[in-house]
Amino acid sequence: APPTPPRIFRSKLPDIDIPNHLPLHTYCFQKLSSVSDKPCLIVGSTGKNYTYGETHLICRRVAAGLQKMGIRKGDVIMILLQNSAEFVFSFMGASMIGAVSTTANPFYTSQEIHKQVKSSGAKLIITHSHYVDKLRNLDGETRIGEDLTVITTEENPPPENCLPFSTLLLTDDETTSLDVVDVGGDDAAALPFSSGTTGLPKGVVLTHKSLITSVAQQVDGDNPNLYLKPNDVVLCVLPLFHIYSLNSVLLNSIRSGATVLLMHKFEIGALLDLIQRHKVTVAALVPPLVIALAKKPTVNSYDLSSVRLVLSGAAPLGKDLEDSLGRRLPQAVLGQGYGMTEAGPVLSMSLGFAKEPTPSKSGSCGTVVRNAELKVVHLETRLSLGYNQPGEICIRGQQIMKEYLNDPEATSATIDEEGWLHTGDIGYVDEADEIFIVDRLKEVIKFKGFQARQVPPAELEALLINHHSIADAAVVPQRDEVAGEVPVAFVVRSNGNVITEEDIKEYIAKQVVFYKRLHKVFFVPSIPKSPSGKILRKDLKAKLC
Ligand code: AYL
Repeated sequence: APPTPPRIFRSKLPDIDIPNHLPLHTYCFQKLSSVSDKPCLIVGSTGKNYTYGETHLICRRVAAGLQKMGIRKGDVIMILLQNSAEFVFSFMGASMIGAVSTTANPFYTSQEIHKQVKSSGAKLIITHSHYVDKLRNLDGETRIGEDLTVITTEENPPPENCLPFSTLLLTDDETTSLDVVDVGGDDAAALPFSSGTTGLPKGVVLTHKSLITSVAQQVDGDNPNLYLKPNDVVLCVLPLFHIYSLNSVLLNSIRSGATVLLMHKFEIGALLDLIQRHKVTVAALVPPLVIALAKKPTVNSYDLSSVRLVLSGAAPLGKDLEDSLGRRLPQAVLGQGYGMTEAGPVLSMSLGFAKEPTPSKSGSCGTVVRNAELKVVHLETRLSLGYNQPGEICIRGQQIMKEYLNDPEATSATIDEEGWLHTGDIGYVDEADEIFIVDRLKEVIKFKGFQARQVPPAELEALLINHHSIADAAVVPQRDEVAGEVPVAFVVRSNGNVITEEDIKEYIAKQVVFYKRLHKVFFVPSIPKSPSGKILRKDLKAKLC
C-alpha cells in the first residue's frame, strides 16, 4: 500500500510574506523612522531610557567598535551578561557586522563558560567585572588581553587587561565609516547552547532567516498571532541569554516598536513596583513566576491593571495555576507559548494574543504558528497521528535552526531528510487545533527555578565518570514540588572505593551552576542499559516513584 500522507497541522491564520532575506537588525529596526523618538529600552534599576533613535545609533557605534577590534563576519562573540542595555547593543551591533552572538548564563562556573567559549570559538567576551575572575585561567593557556578580548560594561575602570565598554562606542565619524557587510539569510546570527533531545550542550545555529521568520510568525501580518503595539511596555525579566526572552521579548518588541523594560534579575517586590510604575502591558513569564504572581499576598497591594497580556512558556503551566492568575489579573489575556531553542524557538502560541483573538483553552500551548507545519508522530511506527492522539511533536518551517555547530551527526538525528525537526516532546492536537504537551521523551531535566533552565544529564554523567572512584553513573529527573524537577544520580562505585553521597554532591557542586547540583545520589551495582549501550532512563525513573 502507498504510504499514508502525513497529517499536517497548520495555523488558522493565513501564511504571510516574510522578508527573511534581510539581515536581522534591518528587519527589526525596519520601522525606525516612525518610532525614532519613542522609548525602546528602559533600564529598570536606574530608570534610564533610550529612544529607538538612540538605541539604533548605539548599536551602530558598537558595530563599528567591534569591527575596529578585528571582529569580522562569521566571528563569534560571547555575551555573558544579565539583562542590560549593553546586552542589546552588543547583540544588535554584532548582527550589523555579520558576527554571531553566543549567549551564556553569567552564573555559570568557569568550567562551564570555558566549554562554551571553546566549542563556539568565541574571540571576544562582553561581560561585567563581577564575572571576570571566572575567565582568568580558563584553561591555563588563554590569556585575557592576549588570546581573548574581554570587555566589561560597568562604569568603573575595568579589571586588569580588560577593556571598558566605551572602547566599543566609536564616534559618529568613525561610525559613518562602518564597513557595510553583506549579511543575512543563511548566515548565523545567534548561537545559544542547548542539549536538545540527548547528550551534551551543543551550539544551536540560528540564522538571520530563522530568527526573522520566527519573529514574523509571531508579530507580523494584518492579524498578528501576538499583537504588540508601539505603546506597549513589555516586561523583560527573563534572561536575554536564553532564546525565549531574546526572541519573544526583545526581537518581537523592537520589530513592533514597543518599549522593553529591562530587569537584571528577578525579585518580586521590584518586579511589582516596576509593573506599576511603568504601566507594563505585556509580561512574558515562566510558570514559577506565574506562581509568584498568582500566590504572593504582596501582589494585592500593587496596581497591575495595566497588564493586558501574559505569556507563559518554557515549561508546563497547569490549568489551576492559569485560572488562579486569571483571578488576580481579570483584565488580562493569559496564554502559553511553546518553544524549543532548536525550533527557532517558537512552535505554537495562543491565538488569544492575536489582533483578532480567538481564546485558547487553559492548559493549551495555543496553535502552531503561521508559515509552519506541525505533525504528531507515533513513537514506534513514526506514522503521523490525527486529533487527540499523543505522539512526538515535529515541526517544519524556515524558522528552525540551520544545524548544531560542528555536529552533523546530532543535526541529522534531530532534523530528518524531509526537514522535520523532532522535538522530543510528547503531545497531541485537539479538534480545535490546540496543542497540549503531556510528557517529554528527551532526557533533559528542566529545573524551573525562575527560568526553567536546562540540566543536561549527559553533562553531569561525564563529570561523574571522570571521578576515579566512580565506575559508571546515570542522571535522571526527580519530581520536586518547588523546582518541578531536580537532577539525581545513580552511581556505581569503582572497586573497593568508599566515596559517599556527600563527596559526590560536593564534587559536582564545585563544577556546575547551582541549578545543576545533584539533589540525591543512589548507589547501585550497575546502570541498566539497552543492548546498544543507552542508559534505560525510564527504568531508573521508575525506581524513584
Ligand atoms: P528550551 N509547555 C510545556 N513544555 C514546554 C513549553 C510549554 N509551554 N515550552 C517549552 N517547553 C519545554 O530549549 C519543552 O520540553 O527552550 C521544550 O522542548 O530551553 C523545551 O521546554 C525547550 O526548552 C516562547 C515560548 C520560547 C517558549 C519558549 C521556550 C524556549 C525554551 C519562546 O515564546
